[in-house]
Amino acid sequence: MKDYVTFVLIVGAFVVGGSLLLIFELLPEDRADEFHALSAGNMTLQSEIITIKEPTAEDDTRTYAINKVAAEAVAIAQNDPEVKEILQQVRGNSITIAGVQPTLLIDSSGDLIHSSAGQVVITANQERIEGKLNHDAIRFETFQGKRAEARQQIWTILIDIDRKAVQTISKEPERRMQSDIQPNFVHAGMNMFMPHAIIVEPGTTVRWFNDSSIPHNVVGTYLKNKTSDRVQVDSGFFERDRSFQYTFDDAGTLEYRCTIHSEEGMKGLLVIAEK
Ligand SMILES: [Cu+2]
Repeated sequence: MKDYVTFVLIVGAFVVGGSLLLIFELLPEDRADEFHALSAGNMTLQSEIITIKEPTAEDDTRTYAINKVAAEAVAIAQNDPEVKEILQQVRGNSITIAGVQPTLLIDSSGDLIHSSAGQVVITANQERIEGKLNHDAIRFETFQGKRAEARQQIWTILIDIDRKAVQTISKEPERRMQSDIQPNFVHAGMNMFMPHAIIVEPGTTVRWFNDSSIPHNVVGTYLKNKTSDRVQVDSGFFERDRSFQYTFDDAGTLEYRCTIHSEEGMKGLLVIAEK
């Protein structure tokens, strides 16, 4: 029975994926010029994103969904006692709750079993410096050489929207990254930036280094304080052992993320300020 459900879910995902490509005219033949295997689907989904909750100082939780059906799945998940317990457990972490992929349940003859199912991914990220939980933006002068660690826990929740119930909850093995803090250097690991928030002086070149086996990118808007200029920063994808660097001449901020790992809260903050 389990295998069968997995099978129909996979088939369903293809059906939805294929329909999305058709609806948004993103089929490779339509978009041959600009088609990019890693980003085309991603860009489509982002255009519809519904933000349910933005992080605050008291509760660093970002909740979003890729469409209305996914938003309903998120609401159902948040009402589930087991999900509530998970959220309780990871309180104080940087949490991302993402309604990512509505799927259809169909049987082998193509008949619909359920018209709507949803998938919600909960990711809890935490950063520790010398063993202590860190939420703040750090200056490299103060923290150079100190031991940083990032941890990531991920739960995937499947939801039956018709029955308004959670079907399964599965947890991935915890991910950990460890490294000594080096000046103006950010690790892009799987799937986190570490240190996640930094402060540098104007004129600093910051380097993001990919030390994981999958590609990442750095995408965000560099907002300059004085001129209110908004400069788009987009590294493109960089592979393992590659890096991206950028020089920040003016005081301001850059809030950025990795676009293919947004649902796992792969994001960072850079503040450019005089001492
Ligand atoms: Cu990434």
